[in-house]
Amino acid sequence: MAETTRSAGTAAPARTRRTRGTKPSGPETGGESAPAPGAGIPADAVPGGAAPGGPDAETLIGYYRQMLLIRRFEERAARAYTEAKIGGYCHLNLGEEATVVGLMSALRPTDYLFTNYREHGYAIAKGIHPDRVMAELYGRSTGVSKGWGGSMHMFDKEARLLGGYGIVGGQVPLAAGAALAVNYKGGDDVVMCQMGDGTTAIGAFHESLNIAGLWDLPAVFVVINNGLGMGTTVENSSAEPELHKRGAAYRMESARVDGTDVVAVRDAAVLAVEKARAESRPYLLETMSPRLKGHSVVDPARYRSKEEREALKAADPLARMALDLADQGILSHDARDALDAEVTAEVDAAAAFADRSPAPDVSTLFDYTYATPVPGELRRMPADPVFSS
Ligand SMILES: Cc1ncc(C[n+]2csc(CCOP(=O)(O)OP(=O)(O)O)c2C)c(N)n1
Ligand SMILES: [Mg+2]
Repeated sequence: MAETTRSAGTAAPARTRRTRGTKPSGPETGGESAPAPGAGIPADAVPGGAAPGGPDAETLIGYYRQMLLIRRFEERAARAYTEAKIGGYCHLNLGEEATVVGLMSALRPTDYLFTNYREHGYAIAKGIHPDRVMAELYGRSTGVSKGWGGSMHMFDKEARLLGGYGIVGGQVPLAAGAALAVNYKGGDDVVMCQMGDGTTAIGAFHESLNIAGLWDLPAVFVVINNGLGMGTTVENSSAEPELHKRGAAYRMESARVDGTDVVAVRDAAVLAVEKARAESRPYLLETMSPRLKGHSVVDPARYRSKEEREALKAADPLARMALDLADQGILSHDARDALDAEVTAEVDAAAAFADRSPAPDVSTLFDYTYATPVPGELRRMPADPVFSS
């Protein structure tokens, strides 16, 4: 189990919560009804709101199964891409599985999640059925975003996955806004915002963390440090490569954790989430999570040396957990193979579901752009002239 490292001197004084749990005094906000706990979450999803401490064997096997599902799903997505069943950009969570599952296990079903474009695994672990995630990759109407979002733009109100963003850093101010909305409406939900290491050099990252620190927002900002923004290393792009230390500038508690250890990630995330939930204080968590393959499915990652590629094999979180579980007598080789066959069948079923699902009707192209009608909205079909005379 990995140690978390607290950045020295970053602890903010505990503040009294101003708005949480109280009725807003402003105009009536309408209020989206919260899904029932567990709604939309498959029976085998990781449990939400787990407390720190040694998880039992069943919980560990549950985590492993989720990680394996994400691994097989992503491998299948890569294959489907080469078969031209998936178009556009496609970024995978290969190597990030322990991070994804550890983070999601710390959330309640009613907590909100924002991610960057590397989100398939998060969508699954947040409780969206793999069929719907695969169908979105295939651009089918049964997909998470009805086929209009694709790999980078999944959005599901029931699961409280508020995207899926292709613009680096685009999700960070929106997450701060969602956390402000949570406080304004009252309640104790938390907003988690996932992003990559490269995102911490974007202006919106700093603006959002500043506001979150200033206004006591219940947001957990999670930086997935995979060492690279496309092909550029953290050392070559960040004056302070220990990214969690950036929390100090905003009086925000922060920590770094081994992203290949699902339990360590879960424990670190539980602490961060509880800080946000109980005290309405934001938190910055950095996970050290390898990216096993290229930036996207079309990147052969030739900028990596042979030594680096060898070292990556040892960092594989799934292989590591399989060994640990075998050593502890929790999951035998045979049981692991059976689990693998089960999960592979689930992924095959997801691909078959996507394959037989229809493409969205072109007439629905503009239907999901805005939540409310926008006067003068330009509705132009591809190849239509921009201005009509
Ligand atoms: C504002 C903006 N600038 C540049 C890009 C092109 N781009 C796509 S991904 C990426 C790297 C981001 O790296 P990181 O935040 O570490 O995320 P990772 O891909 O490693 O998960 C860049 C520069 C973009 N999508 N948006
Ligand atoms: Mg990165």
